[in-house]
Amino acid sequence: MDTRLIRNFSIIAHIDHGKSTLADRMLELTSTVERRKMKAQLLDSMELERERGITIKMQPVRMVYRNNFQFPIYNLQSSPNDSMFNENSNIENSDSVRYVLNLIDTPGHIDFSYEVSRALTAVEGAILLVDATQGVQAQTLTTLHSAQALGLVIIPVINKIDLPVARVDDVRKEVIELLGCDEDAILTASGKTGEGVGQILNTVVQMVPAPQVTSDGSGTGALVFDFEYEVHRGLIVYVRVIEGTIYKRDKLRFIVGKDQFEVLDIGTFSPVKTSCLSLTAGEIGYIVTGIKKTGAARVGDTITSLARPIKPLPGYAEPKPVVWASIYPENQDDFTTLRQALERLRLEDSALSFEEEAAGAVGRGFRCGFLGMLHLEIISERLRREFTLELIITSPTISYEVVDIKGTREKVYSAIAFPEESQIDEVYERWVTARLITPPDYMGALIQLFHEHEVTVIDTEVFGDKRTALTIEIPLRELMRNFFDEVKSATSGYASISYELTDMRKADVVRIEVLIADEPIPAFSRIVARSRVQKEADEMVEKIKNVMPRQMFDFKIQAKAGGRILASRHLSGMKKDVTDYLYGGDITRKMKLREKQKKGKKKMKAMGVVNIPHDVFLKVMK
Ligand SMILES: Nc1nc2c(ncn2[C@@H]2O[C@H](COP(=O)(O)OP(=O)(O)O)[C@@H](O)[C@H]2O)c(=O)[nH]1
Ligand SMILES: [Mg+2]
Repeated sequence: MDTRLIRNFSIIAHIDHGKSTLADRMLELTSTVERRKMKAQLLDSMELERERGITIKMQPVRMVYRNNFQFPIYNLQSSPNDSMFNENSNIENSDSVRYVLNLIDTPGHIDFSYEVSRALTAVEGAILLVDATQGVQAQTLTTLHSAQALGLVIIPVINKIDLPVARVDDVRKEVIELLGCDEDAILTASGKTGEGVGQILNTVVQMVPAPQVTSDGSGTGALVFDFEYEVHRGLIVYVRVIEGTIYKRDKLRFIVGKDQFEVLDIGTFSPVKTSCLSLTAGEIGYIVTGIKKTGAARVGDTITSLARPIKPLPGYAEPKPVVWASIYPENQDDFTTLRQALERLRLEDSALSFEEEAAGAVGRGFRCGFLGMLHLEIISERLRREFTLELIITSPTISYEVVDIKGTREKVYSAIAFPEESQIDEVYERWVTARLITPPDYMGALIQLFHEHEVTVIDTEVFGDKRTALTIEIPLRELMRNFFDEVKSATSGYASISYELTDMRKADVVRIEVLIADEPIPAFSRIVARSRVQKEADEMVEKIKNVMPRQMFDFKIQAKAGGRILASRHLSGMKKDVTDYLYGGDITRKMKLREKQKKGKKKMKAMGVVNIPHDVFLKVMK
């Protein structure tokens, strides 16, 4: 494959701005997918992706595009590929050139920005897609910044111009403000009708640089940007070849992972895996390794040939989990299945982390780290569906750093492990810097919300003609307390948010512990702001009382924090007349029976055998 004819690019945008739909039109235009096999958002192949209409995993696809070199709009002057064509008259003079376009479709939701950042390291250019009805949104900025940091060529495209409510001119102004580009450099398109899509591909061919092959060609190696696992063929890595050519049967190894393997199969995505003879520097494809054990591959690792080694590539930063939750099987017999299921999912999702944990009444389970609430939701949904597991999931918490009175600093990931108040000297928590874009009319409602969530406004900018961009600081704890949803409803859905984790700061938080019949129930523990502790305690006790079935005896549901009971509700025992079956007769017999019943209840109460059905856990955790 002639490297000069390769273009690697990605589509980035805020969620729902039309990335996957635009990819569909590209697949059609390049005849990559037959018409009869075409369906909407074809690259979203996971069942959950299709059902929810969102992209969760990045998806590479290779397209062959015949370029006719007619650029009606574009200003040729600034094309980075000009010089290359001048050097080679063969390419320049042919009427129609076959280009290979490797596209990586990416997810738009903030929880999956790790997928996006990895996709971007495998390409030279990015189409920045902006919905003509929505304009630039918070996640547009975040993904743009990562693309710019990697030095990618950005091609701005205003999408959905078929819609009657499209505000193309306004949005064009926003994009110019954002990129400082010429008006002419902004393309317009509709992923629905296909208008402008050919122009986008022409521009990709012209503007996105062909992959640079920097070395002297003495080595062979590739960057692992993703991987998956097949039962029969084992580990399959998704690679961008950096140097040399990889052939079937080559002997390769992972530099960090250390494992060696022979290339069992090699190929490209069309978008289904299609074998080919080799992959050359600059190409994107897959390699079947045959490795069956787990943990051999990690994203960002370098694969290199044994005979012609290359130096390790820079790789990726480890993803940082944002929220933690414990997952327990409803039935303890499913514990092993749950472990296997999590291991299986981690093979496809390098951002998932988990560790075994035991929590009294609910038994053994796993404390899992997630990139956000949607990530948590997707993983638990996949566990339920793909492995038919019934689960109990504790309410998600962030991690804290606790310095105890002896001066030991420790990371605490679950409310269960949070030390007693008397043992704590200081607690630190993660803060985030968030960007929020909103029409200015909603500022009043937002300020109120900011107050409730401990938000500090750092910066306010007027954005485009009609909107305001705010930079705020907020504790991660407060962000996770439904902040997104509240912002959405306060602004009738018009505001968008993106965020990044920043520093650790001192926190004033306490643990609420729930006691049922004087017995602490660890799974109900939570860490909350001290200022909210009474409110949370009341709500928690009320909620449990409403779903808790009565027992044979009286007992209390209490919430305790800092050694004090803050809320308490009484649930009276069921009164069953044990003497019912006695017809008339001797009063002393009745009294004897009642006495016996009293003793039994006392004994049950003494043993603390309150039966907490699993659906109580489910309802309370929700
Ligand atoms: N009218 C119109 N709707 C579009 C267009 N592109 C995408 N959509 C719709 O917008 C929604 C989100 O599209 P999708 O491609 O999944 O967005 P993604 O999240 O960026 O991948 C879907 O309902 C699409 O049908 C377009 O150009 N015009
Ligand atoms: Mg998508």
